[in-house]
Amino acid sequence: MGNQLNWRALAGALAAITVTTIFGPATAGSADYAFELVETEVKQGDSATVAVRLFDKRTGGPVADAIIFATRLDMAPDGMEAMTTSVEAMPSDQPGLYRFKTNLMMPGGWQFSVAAKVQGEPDTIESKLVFKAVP
Ligand SMILES: [Cu+2]
Repeated sequence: MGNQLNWRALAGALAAITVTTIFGPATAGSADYAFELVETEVKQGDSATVAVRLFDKRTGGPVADAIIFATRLDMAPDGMEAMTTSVEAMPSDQPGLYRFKTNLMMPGGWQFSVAAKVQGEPDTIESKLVFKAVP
């Protein structure tokens, strides 16, 4: 019985996601924002730093004080999606610049998935950024 209820809740949640997907792009402005990597090659190692910029595409200006709430770093670009590593947000010294400490234990292609909330913007800003870890 418990399972049945859970499935119903899940179906409801999926329906909600579908609605968001259909109406999201029309109403809003998450597409007005973008992440970009500061560097597309990052030195490999257990105290590597990945830095990204969040900017407003309409003005090109930096977007400060975004709340980064989901991150994932894996080797999907090299066919190793299951190879993930830690991502730890670090303090930033520049508006719109977000830095993360990570352990790049293997050289090659890494994909950084990041999601953020910006003040005044109801939609989530999501991005997948690919860079290369080099020896
Ligand atoms: Cu790997």
